[in-house]
Amino acid sequence: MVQTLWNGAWIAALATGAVVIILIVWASIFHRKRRAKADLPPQVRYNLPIEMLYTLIPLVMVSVFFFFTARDSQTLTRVDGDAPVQVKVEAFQWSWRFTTTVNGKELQPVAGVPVHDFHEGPQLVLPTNTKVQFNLSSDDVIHSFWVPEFLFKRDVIPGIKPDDPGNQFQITTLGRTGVFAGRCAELCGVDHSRMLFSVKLVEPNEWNQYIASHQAGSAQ
Ligand SMILES: [Cu+2]
Repeated sequence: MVQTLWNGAWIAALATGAVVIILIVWASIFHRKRRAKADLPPQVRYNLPIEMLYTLIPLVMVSVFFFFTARDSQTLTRVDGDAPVQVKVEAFQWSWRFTTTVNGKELQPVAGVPVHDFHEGPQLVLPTNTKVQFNLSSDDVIHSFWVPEFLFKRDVIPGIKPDDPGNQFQITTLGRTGVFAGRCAELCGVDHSRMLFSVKLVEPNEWNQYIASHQAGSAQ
């Protein structure tokens, strides 16, 4: 859906750009100053139809963009109670702590260390093609939770509780397995650029094994 919105916006922008360039080229070719006529061309002012046209067209364009953006963001940011997997995301300077809850059972948290060298950071394991709810919270400053491949990003604002609707979002994970890079997308201090993490998407079998071996309280 994000991809469709993005592509649609690009097509509309390219079409607008093409019309503008054609009009510029047309005007500069057909309205060049001709050698034979040295006088000023007729000076037209207050042409009401033209003024209405170039007021209305941008209004229509902005309204169309607004309509599709508002409609899609309604759907994309909707949080309903039926996500089987919940992840509590705690952001701090400068790493992440992920606590996954599956069917009401909490798994052992996965956390990075506050000050670290350039390594990949903590890895969150999730099943493929599953609705996952993320509940974000920050221990200190504003961070931003971003997995570029998921086409979704949400700021992590301190002072907002993880169960606040403003700090929650749901996505359906991708249908393919793999390890996807994640990062903090809000400049949050000196080690912001090292605030990396990854999300590993696994098949149902591997996911069940993961759940079994990472129950909170079980020996590792
Ligand atoms: Cu950060």
